[in-house]
Amino acid sequence: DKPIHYCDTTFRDAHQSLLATRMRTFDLLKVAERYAKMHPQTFSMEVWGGATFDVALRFLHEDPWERLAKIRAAVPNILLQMLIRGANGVGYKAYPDNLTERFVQQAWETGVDVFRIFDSLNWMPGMESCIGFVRNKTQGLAEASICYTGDILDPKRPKYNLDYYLRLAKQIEDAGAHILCIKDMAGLLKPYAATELIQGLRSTISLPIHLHTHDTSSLQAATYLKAVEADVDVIDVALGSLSGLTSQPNFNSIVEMLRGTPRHREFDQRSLNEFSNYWETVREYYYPFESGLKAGTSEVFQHEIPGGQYSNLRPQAAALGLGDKFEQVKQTFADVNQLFGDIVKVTPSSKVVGDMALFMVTNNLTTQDVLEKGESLSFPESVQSLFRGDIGQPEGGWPADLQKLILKDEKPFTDRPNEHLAPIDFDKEWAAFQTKFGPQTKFTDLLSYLLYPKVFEQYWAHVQQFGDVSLIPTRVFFYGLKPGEETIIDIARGKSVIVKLRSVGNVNDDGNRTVFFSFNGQTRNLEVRDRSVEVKTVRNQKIDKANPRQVGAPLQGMLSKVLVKDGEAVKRNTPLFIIEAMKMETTITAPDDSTVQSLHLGEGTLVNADDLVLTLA
Ligand code: PYR
Repeated sequence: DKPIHYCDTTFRDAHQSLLATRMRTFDLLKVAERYAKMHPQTFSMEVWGGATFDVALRFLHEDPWERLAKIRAAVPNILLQMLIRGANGVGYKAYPDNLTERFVQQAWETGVDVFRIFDSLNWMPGMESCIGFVRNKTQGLAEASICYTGDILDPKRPKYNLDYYLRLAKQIEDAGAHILCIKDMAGLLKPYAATELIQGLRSTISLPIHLHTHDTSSLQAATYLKAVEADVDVIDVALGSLSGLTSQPNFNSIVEMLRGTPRHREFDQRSLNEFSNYWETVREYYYPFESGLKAGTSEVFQHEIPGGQYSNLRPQAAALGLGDKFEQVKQTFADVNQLFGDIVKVTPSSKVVGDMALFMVTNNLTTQDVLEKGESLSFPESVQSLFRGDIGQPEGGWPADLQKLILKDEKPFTDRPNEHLAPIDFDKEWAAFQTKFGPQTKFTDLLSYLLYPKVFEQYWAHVQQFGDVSLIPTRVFFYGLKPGEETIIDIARGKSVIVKLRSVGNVNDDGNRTVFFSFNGQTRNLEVRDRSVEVKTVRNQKIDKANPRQVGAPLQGMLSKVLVKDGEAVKRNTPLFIIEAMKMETTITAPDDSTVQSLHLGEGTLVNADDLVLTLA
């Protein structure tokens, strides 16, 4: 009957799941120190990892390492927690082991105390090495996860039954984890299943148990009640106004749920509500990233889309021109899961299921069509990679027939994908990196670059041009200033600048405008590219569907690579070109032995579905 512990996810999973991970360091730092002073009894704050690393660099042009260091400085007294995707680090693919090892070590040195480790297929070999890195290279805690899918109380889903989870938990304990996490990434763990699972775990392992869920169905407060009754140690919650729906259950309300019981832990409700009010105000700036979900939905028990993916999948579908087909995308997500043999779906495996669903909806394919026409389909790159074994092995293996259709003549592997990757030579990489990006770069920049080379390059170019934009207030960062408006930017402790927009000139031939502003009272001007005039409408020639010699783009995106030349002879399944859309690459292969007669579009062209890319002879 010990008081329950709380892990506050507001700084990571809450906004990853509600606002497409867009929360800026600026808004986190405004309250971090005060929260830590007011609520030191919080077990941990989840502040880093998962998608935040990629999104900080890619969309916010921020250094994720700086974010972590600043939060650490503001929060010296509460455990800081991160989410790491085992062998996939904070990325979507396997990385060399020594890169993940250095990453873990650096994360610890910069401020992480608790490493929540999971594998997206619940494959032990994907987690074991990472548990070892935390144990050997840090003095932090290795919290390893069983990712919960299906329903242990539903006899129609026997694959993921209680025995399955207990077996996995035992393996996690044996691998040396300090804490066990039940990672219910889609919010599928129902109240009575929580009782069974936690009681079962209590009699199987002796690790502390930390329960994570998402409130997509709106049932999860009941799950927490049952979990607390079954003696769970820690639960994940998010501050009121960033809780609920695809985020975690409401911190403020869960505290009240247990008040007056032996498991209550005291938190000042008035203070929690003040923090909730703060986040409610901040959330207004992020409305373009809201998922659109307005109420809890039991649909999640059918589609099983993780909370962290839900708010990303809608814009991803919209970007592919499927904005009005989101219902179909969700249904197809469930169909793809069955097609793939009922797998655990969490980043990156969930992204592959999402990619496949988007591919099928774009091309009007049912699972039956996939099985019948699979020979001639160009599956998305991520789907090929999954079936090749690049991110590990699912319980019970891959469906063999489908694997053959997807991989064609390629042989999959069944051992750790990391074994196939050469270790990083850090001395060599560091020297090359400094030559390329300059001596002012830090070792953490090299780690970012090794994890996300293209994203880092773009981030770095942005920093060279604009400096540290993480210091700009969020309203100004997203929406800019109106002429006559001014803003204060704190560039260092006790050092601020006042920027006032005076006027904006006309667009010149390069698509630039001259912007006149004052900087601490002094008039300045800058040439700035107006991205709104850059957008060109795409109108390429369409394929003639009756002519099998014409090869087109299977979906909307960018023609990122052309892999063949005019006149080149190709064999059946030779890769012809790659279409990149959002974070998904699709390789289009030759339908038969033939010759490239003409290329119609060049690399970098924006394409719509069925735009003619090349003709074969
Ligand atoms: C992530 O890997 O980002 C999750 O939230 C599961």
